[in-house]
Amino acid sequence: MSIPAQTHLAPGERFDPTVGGAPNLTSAWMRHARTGPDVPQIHDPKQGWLSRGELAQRTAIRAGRLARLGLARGDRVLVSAESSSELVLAYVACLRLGLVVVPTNTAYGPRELAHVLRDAEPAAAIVDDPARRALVAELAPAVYRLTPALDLPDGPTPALELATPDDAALLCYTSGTTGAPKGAVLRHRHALASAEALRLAWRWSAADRLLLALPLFHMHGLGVGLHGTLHCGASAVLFEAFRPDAILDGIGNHAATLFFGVPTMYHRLATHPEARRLSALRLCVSGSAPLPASLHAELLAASGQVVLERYGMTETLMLVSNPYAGERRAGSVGLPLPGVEVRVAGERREIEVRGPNVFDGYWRRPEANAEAFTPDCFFRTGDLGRIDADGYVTLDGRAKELIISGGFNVYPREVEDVLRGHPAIEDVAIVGEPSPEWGERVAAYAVLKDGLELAALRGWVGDRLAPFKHPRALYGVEALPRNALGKVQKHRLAAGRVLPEPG
Ligand code: MCA
Ligand code: AMP
Repeated sequence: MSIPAQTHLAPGERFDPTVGGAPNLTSAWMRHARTGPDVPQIHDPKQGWLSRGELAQRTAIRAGRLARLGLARGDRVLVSAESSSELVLAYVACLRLGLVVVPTNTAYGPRELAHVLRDAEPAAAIVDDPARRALVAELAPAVYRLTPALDLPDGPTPALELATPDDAALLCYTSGTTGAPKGAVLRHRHALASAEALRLAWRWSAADRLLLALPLFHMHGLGVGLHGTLHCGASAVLFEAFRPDAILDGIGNHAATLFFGVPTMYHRLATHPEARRLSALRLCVSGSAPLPASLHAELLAASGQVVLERYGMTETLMLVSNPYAGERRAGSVGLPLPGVEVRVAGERREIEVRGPNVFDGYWRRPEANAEAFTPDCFFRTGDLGRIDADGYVTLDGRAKELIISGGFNVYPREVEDVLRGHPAIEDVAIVGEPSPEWGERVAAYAVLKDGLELAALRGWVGDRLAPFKHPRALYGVEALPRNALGKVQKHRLAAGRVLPEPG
């Protein structure tokens, strides 16, 4: 079944995925600098406000510096840094020059970083932490290493807004079931279509001001929060980390209207004694992981906010959202966004999607692409769900082996591969277990040769895995339950023990 998309549009509005034929993201964003150059656009605690005009000017200068280095349209640039205005300037400068940005989690250790460097083959890396820049030098000596300030000699201003709609804007690494992350290629036209759909659906306007505490190396913070802000000519206040006090203070201090977060952030806000201050916001949006209906109700009771939940993926940007003007149904992710077709397929009831925002393949992975799409070009999300008679989509689980902890993805296979190298571990299976704070947390069920404590295991894992992938629980078991084919029956691993076979 596929659902018509009109439901999100205000009367008289029409969805144009090409945004009036804009060739690329930055040409759409720069329109606002011409119409109101003095309007504040991006704030960070160090630099204060940057206006639209300053953003346009400084990104042109920075694009000149990158061009002077010899970087040219289509070159990849790895970007890994905490949120700051400098990071935004560097990012926009890259896109203006037609470079392809590879956003990379700042928590990645040497193994994870080496994979991205090897696979994406970037020409340059913009990294804030000196130790991580040294690591890039060690892993990929030929790659130019830059700080987010792009502290280089200026060059002549190059031709800007170079990308075509079909050019890649982003190469975003996201793990497949094999545990080796694949680069999802997002073209300018995908990101433009998604930003335009959100502008219409969430009534996002130049008058809006977003409190943006999500990292800018994942699509929630970058492709939704930052792109939406620049697309609408709106403004955003950046936070390097999420602290509930800073968000609640930011509402009044900055006359903010929007907050976007993952459920873990809402869990912390809901229990804050000053949670009622959220009521001053026009809209609070939750995504990246399921928002429990109980938390939805707690937030309503504590703040009067009816949080709007939406659903998306790195590969597709935003797909489904509760309506701004209609019923925001707790436990449901809402209605397909403008232009997006959603259907439920097969016995497993997998969600499949198609639309102008949906990517068309992974970087250099023909086999993965053959599996990822149906013959009629719907993308198989790996999420399981249903569509109610009135069009609301509910997610019931996942076909893919994925744990989502605090909005970060953890692939069990990757953690298992690392833990098998521990001398005390004979066999191990990783599962997600329910956690009120993180949604799910990483739990290891291990057959041990010797005694092993969780703290010692985490110490040993060290930087072999980013800290959010570390096991948060370790259970010793005599043997892992396996089926006749030898596959571990993970559904029987729960509450710290091996459950008997059902039936
Ligand atoms: C931090 N820690 C975590 C996580 N984050 N552990 C498990 N899961 C996590 N997500 C651990 C650290 O390793 C450390 O543990 C301890 O918590 C404190 O670290 P700190 O940095 O202070 O944590 P925090 O600042 O409180 O971080 C919580 C957070 C963060 C703000 C919720 O996880 C976060 O920003 N999550 C958002 C991720 C996101 O943007 N996802 C979007 C993906 P220890 O001391 O023991 O080492 S894009 C996506 O999913 C699609 C497109 C979509 O639909 O949006
Ligand atoms: P990522 O690979 O980081 O883009 O994460 C995408 C995955 O996050 C989706 O396939 C879903 O499993 C999950 N996700 C995103 N938004 C929601 C939501 N509102 N409810 C449940 N799961 C979600």
